[in-house]
Amino acid sequence: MSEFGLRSWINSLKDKERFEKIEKKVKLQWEVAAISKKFDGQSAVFFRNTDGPDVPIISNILCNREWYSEKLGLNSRDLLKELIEKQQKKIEPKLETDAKFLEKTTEEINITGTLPIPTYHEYDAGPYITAGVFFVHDPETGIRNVSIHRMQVIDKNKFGLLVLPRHLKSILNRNKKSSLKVAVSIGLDPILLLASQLVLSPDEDEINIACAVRGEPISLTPGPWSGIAVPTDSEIVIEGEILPDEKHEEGPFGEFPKYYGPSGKREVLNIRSISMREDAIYYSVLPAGFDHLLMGSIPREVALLNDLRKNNPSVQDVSLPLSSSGRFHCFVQIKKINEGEVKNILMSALSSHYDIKHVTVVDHDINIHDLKEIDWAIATRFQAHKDLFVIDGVMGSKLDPSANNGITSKMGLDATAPLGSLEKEFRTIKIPGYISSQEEK
Ligand SMILES: Cc1cc2nc3c(=O)[nH]c(=O)nc-3n(C[C@H](O)[C@H](O)[C@H](O)COP(=O)(O)O)c2cc1C
Ligand SMILES: [Mn+2]
Repeated sequence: MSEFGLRSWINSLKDKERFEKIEKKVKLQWEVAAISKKFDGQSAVFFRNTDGPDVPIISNILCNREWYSEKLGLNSRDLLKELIEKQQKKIEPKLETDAKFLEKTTEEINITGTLPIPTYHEYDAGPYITAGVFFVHDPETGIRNVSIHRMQVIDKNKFGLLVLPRHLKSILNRNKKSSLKVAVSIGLDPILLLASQLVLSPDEDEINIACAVRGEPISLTPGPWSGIAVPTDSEIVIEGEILPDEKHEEGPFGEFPKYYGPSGKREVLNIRSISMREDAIYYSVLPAGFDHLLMGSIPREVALLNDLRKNNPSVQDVSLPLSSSGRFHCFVQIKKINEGEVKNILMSALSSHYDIKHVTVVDHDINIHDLKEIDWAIATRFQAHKDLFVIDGVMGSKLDPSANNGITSKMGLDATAPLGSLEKEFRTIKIPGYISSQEEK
């Protein structure tokens, strides 16, 4: 496992020549996004010089699936299973009073004068922080929560937020009488970014799981204004509060499905303090880029595989392919034990996360990471009159433009052969002695 923190991760990307340094002055409006997109999937991009405040930007630090298994010291084929095992043993973080992000703190807030915040897509409402990791404490239970929310600059000391219906939303809904303090950290180790995306129950703490995945405690340091402990190695920490009755127009914003999410009256974060390292690096996530898609899809796959295997021993593997934004389509591979179990699996997978919209179950001889093989299974093992069901009026993603403000239809497809038939009517053709070039490698 590599050393901890954004900087050591950047160093390992440099060592492996996955690091592009841009020396020329680039514009925060669109140019940072355009250059990031050009290198997406291949290398991180470091922008030394922008037309904003003198803070360099890094993007594309997690834009390739292989890099995640390398970071975690895990085998890429067994990434999900090994991650499920690693996260079993919850470990407490440790507290440190000193942190580099405390080097520079200001309470005279002028967001765009302090941080280089890019504008990404043509019709975005303005500059957005896309990699802000929110650390909050549930005032009722004291339990910590960690999640990422897009942050639109709406004033020199205010951000408009999108808070979709998960844990932070539930905390806000249960605390309508008082303001909620938050600490937003930018520039974190990949393990913490992944942990922020785990699909946990509200009483589970993302930080404990991040420590478990790392195999040792992560250091946290209280933010100077809120007292909320954030990772000691944070590059930048923004603290403030969400007031119960304050709402502001937020959006539109180009989102992970590659469409603009519509504007609406949304939560506002009032900034009280910004702390940062003297030499802080600002992490930018390109919306709908591979950092965004993979950072969400891998932890969701982990949760999905873990949940499905509890009740369905036939489940072998799951995939949320990037071609459907890593959220909407889901493939499940099984080694069928009982007839009928495919429908149970389909129902579980469809309800495991509101984003999952179409689930296809295939047999163990199909590689779920190869869309061509999925297509072949649907073409040859699927009969629409009996192997398909649709459930209407379900809560789905508010960012899917074909849904009605998040109310969607979900579909399950059984593309498996009948039990025991893979050696009979569904025996696939094979040439004795043939070795594919893939196997030869
Ligand atoms: C780059 C990125 C941006 C995200 N933006 C938002 C957002 O604007 N609003 C939101 O509710 N979720 C957003 N998410 C998803 C949440 O962070 C994610 O669902 C998280 O696991 C929710 O945490 P929770 O289960 O503790 O509520 C984003 C995820 C990523 C990776
Ligand atoms: Mn949570």
